[in-house]
Amino acid sequence: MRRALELAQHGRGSVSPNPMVGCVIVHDLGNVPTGRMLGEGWHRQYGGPHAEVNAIRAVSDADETLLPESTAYVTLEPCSHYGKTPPCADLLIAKKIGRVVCCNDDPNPLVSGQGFAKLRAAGIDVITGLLAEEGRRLNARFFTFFEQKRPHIILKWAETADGFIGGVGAKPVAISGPLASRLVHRWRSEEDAILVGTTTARNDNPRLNVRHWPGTSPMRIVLDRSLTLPKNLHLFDGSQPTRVYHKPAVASPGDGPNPNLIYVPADSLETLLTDLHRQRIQSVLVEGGAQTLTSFLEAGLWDEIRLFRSPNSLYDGVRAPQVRGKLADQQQVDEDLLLVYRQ
Ligand code: AOF
Ligand code: ZN
Repeated sequence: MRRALELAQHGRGSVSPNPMVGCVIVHDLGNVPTGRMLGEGWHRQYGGPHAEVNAIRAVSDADETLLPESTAYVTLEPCSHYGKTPPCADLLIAKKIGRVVCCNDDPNPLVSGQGFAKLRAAGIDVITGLLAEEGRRLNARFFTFFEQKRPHIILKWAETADGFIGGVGAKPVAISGPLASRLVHRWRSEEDAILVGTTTARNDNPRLNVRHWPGTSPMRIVLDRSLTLPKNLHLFDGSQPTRVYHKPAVASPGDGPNPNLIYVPADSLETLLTDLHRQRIQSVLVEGGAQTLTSFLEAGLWDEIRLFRSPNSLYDGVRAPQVRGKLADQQQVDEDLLLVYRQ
């Protein structure tokens, strides 16, 4: 299963919004199991064959007779639906696989339990929950999206050694170093959307795109409750799909000349997240500022915090949000210390 988890990761960046899935078929049942790996595969491309299909295809004709004495180790419950491809459960049944072992049940309501039910009904031994934690971590966005009906939320900020996220007044100050900034661009390329609040949009005039890393720029989200942000900000240049959330009481400007700029009324973070869920956005990187980050933290609407602590002090300015959660990881990034917290 560890091998299957490893293989699944080769799909990173090319299977979204589908989950990363890996599959390894091993001859390990019957009277004389050899423990030999007969075939392996992973879901390579969105819309392409699933992991199980690729693993079965890799099994030689001679080895096909061994499938009833073999286990398919799959990181996710085999699908039971006709989507872009036919059901993997049907394929495993047709190939008379002996046993199926998985990390997790598929939270997608199109599958969710029905894949296992199909396999069991065909008399196939099914075990689930092996390396369940690792399986969930691998597809954290996919699981949050289906289980909590909102995108996976990552809060990111940089603070000084004395706990400030910004200086006095509206002028932006650099807190973390250039390597941290490259890393942030990589993170941007890995998520479906990036969000900032009104004050950050106004004071920093961010582009919220991916420049210091190869990869595509995600959707931009800006909170402009009263629709008072100047229209000449980079965020409104229409170069990327951008959703602007405003109070329902404020009249929306409606469809402008740029189809990439979409105005959406929302009265709370919950409404905003429901809208993003409807748009099939599986993950959001929240990049500030302090007020916006704090509102996500206080509502408990977050899954991960990535915090850079720089060695410098500011002595005065905007206080960084109060961290909650468990420290899951820490790593030095040049001069800055990256701290990762999870709920
Ligand atoms: C599997 N093996 O490798 C993957 C699965 O549109 P489709 O046909 O590609 O189906 C996508 C859904 O299938 C996805 O949301 C998830 O529930 C499941 N993904 N299932 O048996 C795989 N990638
Ligand atoms: Zn499938």
